[in-house]
Amino acid sequence: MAARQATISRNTAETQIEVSINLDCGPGSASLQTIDISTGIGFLDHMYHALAKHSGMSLTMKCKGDLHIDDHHTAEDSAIALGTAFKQALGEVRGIRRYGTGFAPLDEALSRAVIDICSRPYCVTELGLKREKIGDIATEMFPHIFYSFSIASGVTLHIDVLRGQNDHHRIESAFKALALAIRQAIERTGGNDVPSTKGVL
Ligand SMILES: [Mn+2]
Repeated sequence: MAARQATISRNTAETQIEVSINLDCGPGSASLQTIDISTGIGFLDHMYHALAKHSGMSLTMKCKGDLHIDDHHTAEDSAIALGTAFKQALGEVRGIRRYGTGFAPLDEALSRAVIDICSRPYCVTELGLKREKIGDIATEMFPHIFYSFSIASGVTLHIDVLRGQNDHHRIESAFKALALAIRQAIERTGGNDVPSTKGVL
């Protein structure tokens, strides 16, 4: 089995990002899972770390962004870079389950994520966040992060926070639900078929 991994650089006047990803580092795999994330936004690091951990990926992300302006470019561009690396690591969509669903609780919060790895980017989120910010990131960035990831990776994504009082818990459960959905969708079937009636994705 070829390793599903990628390393990419994405450099603009606003952000300089390097991402390395290996999709096959879950429990029981031959590769040790390593996660090292530094975006300059602590809570965002925490979320990407949870995403990588529970999806069974190794993920290294270094982002130097224009945080003297605000959190926007760093949040958006890191999600684009992650989506680009994910798509590249996955390669042609064949021999995987394609669809994935994840439910993740975090104390009182519960989220559901559904993914279709289909080369038809679309993103719908209902996160219901009330706070203006969590740490150094505006909560309005989270729908944008999921949108940016879906566009860059070419996946359809539906993420709903079903309940929860604490916004830290709500958003963290959303990332964990996405991780579980990704893990299921990228699971190898053992075959080599394209999982589509169209014969191509
Ligand atoms: Mn937390």
